[in-house]
This record gives sequence, C-alpha cells and structure tokens, in this order.
Amino acid sequence: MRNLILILGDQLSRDLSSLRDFDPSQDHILMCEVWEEATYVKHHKKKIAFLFSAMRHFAQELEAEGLPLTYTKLDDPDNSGTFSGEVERAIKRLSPQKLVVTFPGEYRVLQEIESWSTRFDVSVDIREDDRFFVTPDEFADWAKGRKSLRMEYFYRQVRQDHNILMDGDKPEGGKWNYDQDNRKPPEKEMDVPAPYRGQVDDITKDCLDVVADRFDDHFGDLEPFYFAVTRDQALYALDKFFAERFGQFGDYQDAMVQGEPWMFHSHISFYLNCGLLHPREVVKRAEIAYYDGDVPLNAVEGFIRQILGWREYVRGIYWLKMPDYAEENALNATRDLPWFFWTGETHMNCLRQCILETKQNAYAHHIQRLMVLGNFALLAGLDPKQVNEWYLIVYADAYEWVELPNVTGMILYADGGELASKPYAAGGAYIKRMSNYCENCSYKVSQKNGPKACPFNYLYWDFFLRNKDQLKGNPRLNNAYGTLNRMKDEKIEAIRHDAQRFFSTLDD
Ligand code: FAD
Ligand code: DLZ
Ligand code: SF4
Repeated sequence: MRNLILILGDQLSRDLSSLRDFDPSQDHILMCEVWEEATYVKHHKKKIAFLFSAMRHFAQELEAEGLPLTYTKLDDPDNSGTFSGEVERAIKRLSPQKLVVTFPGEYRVLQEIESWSTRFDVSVDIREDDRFFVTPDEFADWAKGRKSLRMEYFYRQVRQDHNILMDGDKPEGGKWNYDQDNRKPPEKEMDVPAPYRGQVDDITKDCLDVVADRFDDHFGDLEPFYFAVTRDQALYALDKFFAERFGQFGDYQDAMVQGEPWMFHSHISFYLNCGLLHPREVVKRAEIAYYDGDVPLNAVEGFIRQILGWREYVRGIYWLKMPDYAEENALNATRDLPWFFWTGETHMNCLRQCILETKQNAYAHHIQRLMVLGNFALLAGLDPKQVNEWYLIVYADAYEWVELPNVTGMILYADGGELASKPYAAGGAYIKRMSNYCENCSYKVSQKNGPKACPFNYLYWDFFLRNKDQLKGNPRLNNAYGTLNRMKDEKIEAIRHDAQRFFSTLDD
C-alpha cells in the first residue's frame, strides 16, 4: 500500500491537503474516535456528540465516494484509545509506505505525530493546513522584528494580500475598521430570529447514546441536540445566518440579552473549526452579500475582521509562541476556578446566565466569553491553567490553537500584553450598558461599595491595585492609575475590604 491518510476530528474537509492526491487503488484513510481525545480534558457532552457525529457522517460520505477507509468507533472492542495506538494497528495491518496527515490544531498532537516516524519506522508526511489564509511560517515572517504584534496591522496586511474588501489599494469605505459601529446596546424589545435547529438522525442518535453512556460525568447538557453534522447542513445554517441575521450582526455584535443566547451572531465556529465550512468560502460569500447591497459595511467588515483577522491572528500567535505560551502567568494569578463555573450557582446574574447558557448549548457569544466570564476571571485573578481548561472543555468550537490565545492573551493578560495592549477590564457599568442582565440581579450595579454593590465595581479597582507593579507603566492605563492616585484612602480601604469579603465567600 502507498499512503495511509490519518484524518483528525477537526479535519472534516473533502479538499484537505492530505486527501489531495488520494488514489483509491493504492491509498487508505484512517479515522478514529479515541478515548484519549475525548478525555484529555473532559469536553462538554454536546461537543463530543457533535464531533463524533460529524466524523461519522464525513466518513460515510467518503465511503459513498468509493474511498477505502477504516473508521474506529469509540466502543469498538479493539480500539486502543489513542491516536498512536490506532495508527500502529493500521500500520501493522496495511504496511503503508508513508503516513500522511494534515498539520494538526494542537501542539500536543503535533508532538505525538512527529514521534511516529521513529516509533513505527514509517515515513511521515505532515502537510500544510491550507484551510487557513496564513501559514504559521508566514505569520512568523510578519511577526519578525516587530515590537508589538497587534491584530489590527496583521488584519490590514491579510486584507491587502488577499484583496478582500478593498477598493484598489484602499480599504472599502475608506476605513479599515468599523469597530465603533459594532457597539449598539440592545433595544428593549428585540426580534431575534430562531437559530438553526438540525434533526437528530440515526447516526447522531447512536453518538448521543455513546456519550450518555460513557461520558455521563462530563459537564453540559447533551440534549436537546441541534448542531449541523454534515457539510450540507452547515451550509444551510450559514445561508440562514446570511439571510436572517447578517444585516444586524454589525450593530449588535457586542449586545447581550437575557434569554437570547444566539443574538445576531453566525454560530459557525463549530463548523469552521472542524472543517465542515471553509473560511475562504465564508469570507467570499460575506463580501458578495455586501457588494450585492444586502448588508451594510459595518456588518460585513465586522464579520470579516473576526474570521480573516482574529481567527487567523490567534492561530499565528499560538504556533509562534507554543509551547511556552501555555505556561504564561504574567500577573501571577493563583485563585482556583470557583465551583459556580460548573453550576451557574452565583447571585451575579450576568455570570449565571452566561454559564447556564454555556451548559445548555456548548456556546456563548463572543462578548459573553470576553466581557462577562473573561472579565470576571481577570478581575478575580483566576489561575490561567484552570481558566484555559474550562474554556477548552465547555465550548463546542474549542481547540487549543484558538482557545489558548483568547484566554491567556485576550482575557487574562497572562502573556504580559503580547496580544492585547491593555487588560480588557471593566466594571459593572459596561455590562449594564451592553445587556439587560443587571435588571434581574440581586446586586446593584449603581452601587460602588458595600455588600449589595455589583462585585465588578470594586473588583475592577482592586485588580488595578493588586497588579499596580506590573501595570502602572502601561500608557494605556494612565487614566485608571490617575484615578487611583486621586482616590481617598478611605475609598481604597472600602474597595479592598469589599474585595476581601467577596473573595472569602468564593474561597469557601
Ligand atoms: P461570530 O460572532 O458570528 O463571528 C464569526 C466567526 O469569527 C466565528 O465563528 C469565529 O470563527 C471567528 N472569531 C470571532 N472572534 C474570534 C476570536 N476572538 N478568535 C478566533 N476566532 C474568532 N472561538 C473559537 O472558535 N474557539 C474557541 O475555543 C474560542 N474561545 C474563546 C475564548 C475566549 C475567552 C474568547 C473571548 C473568545 C473565544 N473564541 C473562541 C472567539 C469567539 O468568542 C468565538 O469564535 C465566537 O463566539 C463563536 O461564535 P460565532 O460563530 O457565532 O461567532
Ligand atoms: C475534540 C476531539 C474529540 C472529543 N474526539 C476526537 C476523536 O475521538 N478523534 C479525533 O480524531 N479527534 C477528536 N477530537 C478532535 C481532536 O482533539 C483534534 O483533532 C486535535 O486536538 C487536533 O486539533
Ligand atoms: Fe452582573 Fe453586576 Fe449587573 Fe449583577 S449588577 S448582572 S453582577 S454587572
């Protein structure tokens, strides 16, 4: 046999680089559900069911095309439980000349793959994952010699290089970034369209049964299950976004409404990240919708910035900085993750809503992840390792390449400012402006101190006090430290006292 092609669970694309020269007469595909991948962190039940079902559907499509394939299910009696074990079994059985795999999404998996040529005495061909616009080497070239690696400059470069949303050599509309127009607070009454709801077929039903049986102790609600699990379904979900939500995506990108977990977001990260949708096609279609006059510029620019900018940028940072990036803890944060991150049992209504929605859907939209959950993790000084593990577990779109920079860099400032120019810290006023959570909270957002005050209000200042030595030199924090310097001693004492009281209840 010529090539054995290993397709990982987040590589479910027919035009994957490892499949490009596939010859059914001499090549063979291997896909496997393995215990180690499902448990190295205890992924949300819905995430496992989603990925197993998407993998099984993809394998079925390849087989229907006549491609020879071995698929190991989780409960196959001979399943070794690891990628290495399954590759070894397949090599023994098929004696391939070469093992081919597309570059994986996690450093941990890359290391494992790189060990196979010596372990199994086989040549291993690791191919570029060209589903991304920018390769890790191209990102490293861009980063070389730069004092700071800001997303905005990277994004402009990629737009130019790929001629996306450009008017000649100028950005469409004259500005690179319409972020200022992406911050409308929610209206009192909002008509949010219903999200995509897929049907559970027999394949998905089997996966739900496996997860219910084997992963009962994992976090999250398994049912109702409604994710797309095939490319056709994912394309339909994308169409639905373009038709029903895209027009308002720009305005309400940062808005949060109690009982509306999906808002005007696209809900395609799960599909992009596992390969059912391709970033290039999504960006192209968004651009066409704008030039057809279907959506305003602030919507299309905001959407494309997330995919072409942030998504590519965090992947670049990940591969540039690993493995050290996973160990970063610039602010020496050591507090344990409070138990309510798993139960939602807190009186802070914003946190409760975001955690319970995460539990139900394996999804929360960006501003919930960043400005509610992330903001709390930052202000409370939670241990980066534990926070990273939580985010990797709970979201169906989470793989380390995208999760780690968002957590370590964007929310925790644990990389000391390599990704974000200042910590994304905010008091309760921000959450009040951008949501209606405060209306149903037992804390008072207008109160700054005391047992009834919104904890974000005093935790905000306590954070800057606690981290003064590391942060005071940052020019973007001059206002915050200026205010602190002018603060009366009694006020500082009250902040510290409230924070201590709050933390003592957390530590209980
Ligand atoms: P939309 O709001 O509709 O955005 C469109 C697409 O842009 C997304 O599908 C996603 O592919 C991309 N995107 C947007 N923001 C980012 C970003 N910051 N980084 C990378 N891609 C982005 N995204 C993940 O895909 N996996 C993760 O594990 C993940 N962890 C996150 C952790 C934290 C702390 C934060 C603040 C953000 C995280 N994100 C992650 C980014 C973002 O929150 C999600 O991509 C987004 O909420 C997915 O929902 P959506 O598809 O409706 O996105
Ligand atoms: C996330 C995940 C899970 C839960 N299970 C599997 C699996 O059984 N088999 C598989 O091939 N991939 C799985 N994945 C996705 C992998 O963790 C992912 O491919 C690697 O982390 C590389 O990004
Ligand atoms: Fe959250 Fe504070 Fe508002 Fe309560 S008052 S919902 S804790 S921001």
